Amino acid sequence: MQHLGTLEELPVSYRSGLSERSLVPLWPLMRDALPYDKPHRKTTPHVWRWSDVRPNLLEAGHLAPMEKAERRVLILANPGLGLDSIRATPSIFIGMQLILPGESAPTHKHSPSAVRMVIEGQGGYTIVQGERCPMEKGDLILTPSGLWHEHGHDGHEPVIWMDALDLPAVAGLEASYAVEGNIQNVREDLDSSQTRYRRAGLIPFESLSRRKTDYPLIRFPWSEVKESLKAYANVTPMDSIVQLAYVNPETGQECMPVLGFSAIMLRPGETMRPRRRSSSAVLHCIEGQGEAQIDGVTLRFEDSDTMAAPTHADIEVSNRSTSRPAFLFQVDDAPMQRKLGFFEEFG
Ligand code: GTQ
Repeated sequence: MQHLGTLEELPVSYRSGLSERSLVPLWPLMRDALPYDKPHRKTTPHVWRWSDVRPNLLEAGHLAPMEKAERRVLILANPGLGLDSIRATPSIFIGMQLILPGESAPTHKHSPSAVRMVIEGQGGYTIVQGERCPMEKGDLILTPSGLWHEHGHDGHEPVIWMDALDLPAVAGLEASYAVEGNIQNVREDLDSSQTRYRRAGLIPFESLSRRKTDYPLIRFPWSEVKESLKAYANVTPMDSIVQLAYVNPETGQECMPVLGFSAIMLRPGETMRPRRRSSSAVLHCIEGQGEAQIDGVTLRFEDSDTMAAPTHADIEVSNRSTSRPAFLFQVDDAPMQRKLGFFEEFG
């Protein structure tokens, strides 16, 4: 391995002359910028337990009225990246959002894209560009970049969901901003998962001859995803991973541009060993319990716990129950890495 010169080897006067002109020599920084074989990763394998998150979020319900919060969210901040950096992984923002009966979160749109994964409570809804999406546990609802969205609650108990945003990626490009909007006119129709895109493999005929819409399907009901996972599990050998990707039904491609979303079923006693990937990921347990090994760190998880995995991590996840399946929701930044041309799978 080549031995590179250090900053200290350079004359002080030369260094200060460079600094004054906003110039920096690369060679002392070369290995930091381009480490050999694997990137330097500050992100640590981590689990946020629902038993810690939930009471603190409910307390925020008392401490932060909606008028003062706009969005009542506790952010899952990866300790390796630092609490100030408000990132679960380098590209993924995760927030846990609480809305109480009768409350609403005002209309806005922003350059980052968001999704919601519903954790608990009945009666919540999100309106996306006039489309009213009911929120049932496990439902995935997209609020892509630039689309108006607001949240509301017609039920009787607290409603909590997980937000996943590509905010760190967009903010890293100094391109993150929001616009306030008015209350939306809501269309009477049911959301598209119950009408135009009711079943995988069937799309409105006329969509074959028009330009593909970016976001034809906004809501993916958990009842359908869970049934699909179980049916897929019936024909999948025990050593293969039962994993379904959430895609755009018109293009078959990932449903959002930066972050990718998928659902995993681990059968009782099953262990999954995905190939090592260049992408980072967040794994949220929709239901079940188990143990993950992420870069050698053991993380136990149960219902509604959420884990972070760094880029290039070795990952193993086991369902420790002998009777109950475990269902995981995965967020990763593979779509962005693919578009940027450096996504890799190893081994
Ligand atoms: O619900 O629109 O967790 O704008 C962070 C920013 C949620 C939202 C977050 C947001 C939202």
